[in-house]
Amino acid sequence: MAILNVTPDSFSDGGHFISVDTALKQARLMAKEGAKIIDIGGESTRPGAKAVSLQEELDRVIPILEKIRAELPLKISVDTSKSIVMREAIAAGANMINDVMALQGDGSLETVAAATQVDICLMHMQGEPRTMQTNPYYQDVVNEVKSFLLARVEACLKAGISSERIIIDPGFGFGKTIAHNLLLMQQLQVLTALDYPVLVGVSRKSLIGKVLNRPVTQRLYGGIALAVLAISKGAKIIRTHDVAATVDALTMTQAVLSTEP
Ligand code: PT1
Repeated sequence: MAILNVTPDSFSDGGHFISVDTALKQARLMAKEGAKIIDIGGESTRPGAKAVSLQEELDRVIPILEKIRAELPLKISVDTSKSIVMREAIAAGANMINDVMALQGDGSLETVAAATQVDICLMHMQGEPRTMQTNPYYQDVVNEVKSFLLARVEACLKAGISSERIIIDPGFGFGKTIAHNLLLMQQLQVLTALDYPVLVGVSRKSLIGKVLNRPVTQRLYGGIALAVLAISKGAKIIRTHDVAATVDALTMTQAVLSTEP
């Protein structure tokens, strides 16, 4: 899953992909590099990010979605927590909704339930983006994340969303210390053992920066290590800025994992 940020304050690419033209060029490149899904995000959810207005998010996301839909053979995911953005995105041909609030926002559960062909990624977050890194606390991070995700899965099933549409995500960096993030990766099999595909997003995150003492521009090797670990522990989707490198690393990993003895 390739990340296409259409925000001016994106944490790692400085809001480069703001014009439809530039975003489309980036999407073409990511498709050529082997991405299968493109995740379009119009509101940054990194730690400390400010909220954007509904109209602004719609104006950023929908025109780019339409262009990509018309031109590229990619699955399109939209990273949003707003039910109106979800509805417009689905109407414009999105295949997946990626919600860091796990459909807890007003109207989102109903919106996704009504769109029977669209997948949904449910992510765990403690707190909200503006303040989530202030004092993350868990007694047992792995089991608390697992319980939260299973509760959100239950809410989806109850709302009529079929189980084949559901993807789960531990939410690396969302209200978690370095130790919490490392434990979640170390024990990722606890989540991949559940009946739902697991999505992992660690690309360029401060977790890598802190362990390796690297600025955001030098986190690729650390991110590749985490992507390979995640896949070998059973994750199915890796969300990344660095498509070419990640595709090679994961193709190699899969070749080893799928070879018959
Ligand atoms: C993610 C994710 C996401 N991450 C899903 N969607 C972001 N499903 C946006 C840092 O610590 O992991 N899964 N959408 C980006 N969020 C962050 C969080 C970016 C933390 C940076 C950090 O640097």
